[in-house]
Amino acid sequence: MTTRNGGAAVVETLAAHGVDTVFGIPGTHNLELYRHLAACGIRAVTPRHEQGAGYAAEGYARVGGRPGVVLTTSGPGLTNAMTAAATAYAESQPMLILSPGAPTGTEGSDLGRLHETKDASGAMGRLVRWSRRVGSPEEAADAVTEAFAAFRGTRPRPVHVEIPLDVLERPWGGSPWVGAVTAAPEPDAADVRRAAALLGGARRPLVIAGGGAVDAAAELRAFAEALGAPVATTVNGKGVLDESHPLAVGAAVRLRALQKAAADSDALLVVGSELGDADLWEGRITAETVIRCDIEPGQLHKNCPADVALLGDAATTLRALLEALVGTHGPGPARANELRDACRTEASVDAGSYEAINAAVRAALPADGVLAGDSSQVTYLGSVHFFDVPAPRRFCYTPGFATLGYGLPAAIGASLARPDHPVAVLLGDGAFMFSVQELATAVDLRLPLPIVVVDNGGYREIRDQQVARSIPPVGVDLRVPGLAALATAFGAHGVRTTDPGALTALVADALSADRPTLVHLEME
Ligand SMILES: Cc1ncc(C[n+]2csc(CCOP(=O)(O)OP(=O)(O)O)c2C)c(N)n1
Ligand SMILES: [Mg+2]
Repeated sequence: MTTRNGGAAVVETLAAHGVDTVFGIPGTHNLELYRHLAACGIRAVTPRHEQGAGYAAEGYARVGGRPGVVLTTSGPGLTNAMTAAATAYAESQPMLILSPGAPTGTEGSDLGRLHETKDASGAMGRLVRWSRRVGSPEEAADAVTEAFAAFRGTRPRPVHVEIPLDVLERPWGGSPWVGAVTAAPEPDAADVRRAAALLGGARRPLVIAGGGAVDAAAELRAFAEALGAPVATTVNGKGVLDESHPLAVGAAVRLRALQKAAADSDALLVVGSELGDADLWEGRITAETVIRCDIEPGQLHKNCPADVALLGDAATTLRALLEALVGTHGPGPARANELRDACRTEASVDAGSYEAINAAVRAALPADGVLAGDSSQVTYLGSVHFFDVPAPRRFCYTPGFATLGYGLPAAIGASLARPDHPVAVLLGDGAFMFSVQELATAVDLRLPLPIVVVDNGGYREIRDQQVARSIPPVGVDLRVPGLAALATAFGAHGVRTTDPGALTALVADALSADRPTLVHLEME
């Protein structure tokens, strides 16, 4: 007979918040969490490394819009998940990491216990929004509820809850509760009127949308159309405006052509972006008049001071701006077209053959498909600019933390979050080798996942940087194993090609297979 205990307090509370999937690896110390999953209707997905569990949870959150939940054991299980937690922090994704902890009274005692960690919650607390070691089953359930409340009403970021072993085992007779959602701030009405007047009066307005705008796509589109303004996005905002829309410029903020257009604009609206250097590639965003909207006060003047700062949720603020807008003078699609061409021309120079590779994969993937990339040239020089998406939450990549090994596990999470959207992976050989073991997870789940690995013989980006600094290449020319054979050994399909033009047919076949397909694209 199963008794309800601290583990049940946590798992029943997860279920009460609609969680039906968790990513993690079972261990000696988290058994009392795993015990309750099936009874609560929660599926346990087992990636082959906790880092992969974290990236899968990130992809699940990014594409599905629901928080990703990671279940680790104590000690190495948790420390293995730290890079993914830090990734979710940098990329503003909602993630709940749950781990067991040393029994009450033994924390920090250096007794030589299994998986003993000097200060697990303290370490996590340095990386995520908050990390809490709880003292009772009730407190554990409260912490989970608090995490979910914050995911919705504030900038989404990861949190960690540590449940001591004795608390997991302690009897619990409570019932899960969902609690209230933290209410998002409402923008100040006078500031909204001022912003609307500045934007409406502008002759050369421009809009930049970031990851904070992904749930405001309809509002952004309506506002941009009323304003007649071109819309560019950051990478995390990619697709907020359908990239084939006449006003869409694409995920172009790193390009000098876009940065110049901002500098030439007379009113710039930035929605939900910190305009971080990782997005701007040492460039800058400036404009005569800057209006910024963000849910977090600390973001409103970051990297580019605002003349009008609107503290609020993106959708609510854009609706209010649209209502207050009168007599616009925006240049409309003609200017957007011109800008898009300038951006594509600039991006083409660095992209080289990555442009054609992306076009070939794009041609095989249905419009509503999701692409997962990695910190590889084919992604940030290629897919960001040459893989158009019609909506937000269709592109997995971590431009801020730039985490190698993310793409494959993120695609697994994305596939589980939205089984109705076909998913493909397109990444470099270096990136793939960081998470090669997650091929086993994709095979377990029988995902019809095309995984296109662009093999340029190792860490090409770092090699290029060494050459640019006259450093003789060191540690960057790497032997890549025969990936097609390796895929077959994992139980996936594997094919090798040297022809980017062959990718369309290969990816199309892979999408209708009964298992993942690895396509090893060997470049000259
Ligand atoms: C975890 C991690 N370690 C190291 C780096 C530094 N780094 C950035 S790009 C890169 C090379 C990646 O190789 P690959 O995926 O094959 O892409 P390529 O540059 O060859 O196109 C490295 C090592 C990183 N971003 N992340
Ligand atoms: Mg490479």
